[in-house]
Amino acid sequence: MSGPMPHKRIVALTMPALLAILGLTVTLLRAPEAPPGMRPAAAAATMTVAEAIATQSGTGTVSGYVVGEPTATSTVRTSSFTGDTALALADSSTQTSTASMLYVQITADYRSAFGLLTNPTLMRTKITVTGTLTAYFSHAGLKSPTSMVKGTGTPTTSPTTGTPTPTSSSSTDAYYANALGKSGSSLKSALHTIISSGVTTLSYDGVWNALKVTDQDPSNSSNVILLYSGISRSKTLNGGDVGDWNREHVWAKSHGDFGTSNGPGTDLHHLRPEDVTINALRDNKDFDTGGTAVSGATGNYTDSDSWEPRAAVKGDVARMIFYMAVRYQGDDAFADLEVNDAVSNGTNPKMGRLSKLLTWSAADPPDSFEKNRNNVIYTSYQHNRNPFIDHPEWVSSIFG
Ligand SMILES: [Ca+2]
Ligand SMILES: [Ca+2]
Repeated sequence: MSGPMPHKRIVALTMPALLAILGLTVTLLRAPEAPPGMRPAAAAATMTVAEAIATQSGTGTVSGYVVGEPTATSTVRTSSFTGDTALALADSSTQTSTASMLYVQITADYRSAFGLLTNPTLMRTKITVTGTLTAYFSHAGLKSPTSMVKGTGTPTTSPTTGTPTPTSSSSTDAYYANALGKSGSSLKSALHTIISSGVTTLSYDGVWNALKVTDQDPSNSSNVILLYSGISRSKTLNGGDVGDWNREHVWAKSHGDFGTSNGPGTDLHHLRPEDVTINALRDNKDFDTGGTAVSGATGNYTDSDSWEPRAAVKGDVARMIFYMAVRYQGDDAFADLEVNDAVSNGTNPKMGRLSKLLTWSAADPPDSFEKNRNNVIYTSYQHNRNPFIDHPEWVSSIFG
């Protein structure tokens, strides 16, 4: 192995150097395109809000979701708008941190179409704005717009950035049209009507096959994920024996005594696969923190009157309970289900503990699994949605 060593060493030293020179050449060739202000207008690439916040010089075209009306450096109103002269954009339609927002000045020409006082339904929709990237309200901003359009705007941008995301809130704006901009009890009332309209109810037997789809393990299509334990288990092990999974009513069906006839007892939005033994341990307990660790379901705790789910599904559980309270209002064959701050609710149509559910909902925001099952239930089964997965901010508006 010592014969051609000198020659090999030369090659070994030269290749990285050559690659470095090539890399530098590519960088130099690309550099003139980088500053957004120097791009020809027709070919301008659309920036994200995060990119616009990081740039703050020259002109730029930015696409983002309308998330409110800035009225001061750290204040963005999300309802009860005061004017048409400013809006806040974010990369997420549910963004609440002003640090992740771009404040956009709305000059006279655009106020009738983009001012939030006049157009509150613009909230959480996507718009595309071109203007000067500079501070506004002493905050990252865009001023003196030369173009404001609804949607992603430039069809010449890369098609990958225009792919519709079925879980984004903007795609559900039509569904929630009568609720957008409302708060408190009027929001709850509007949502009740929306999520109770055009609903297909399942039979309790039909729930088995539905759960095999809604709760399918993303990594193994033969399995479902069990809610509390997080275990991935074969879809075929549905049943009532030890080692099987069965249909857990997250809103315990004795709380309101709704049984398993078509209705709350078969509503997929709060039914989840769970291990038979764990399901029996949870029983009809309210939700609260504390107790002893549950064997076979890591991260869960229980005592005589409550159940604490693992951290990864705390928010899921809370949003299921909040859905049930809004969906069932006593105007059908079933009880008016409501959330309270108690445990040991027994057969009353109540579920607690509200203060913990609020904390859990905030600490564990909707993830892709939860959003996907909401979409599947809407598209393939019940044709209604859980509003608190699409709009987590509505939790505090109604229950906070
Ligand atoms: Ca979660
Ligand atoms: Ca209710």
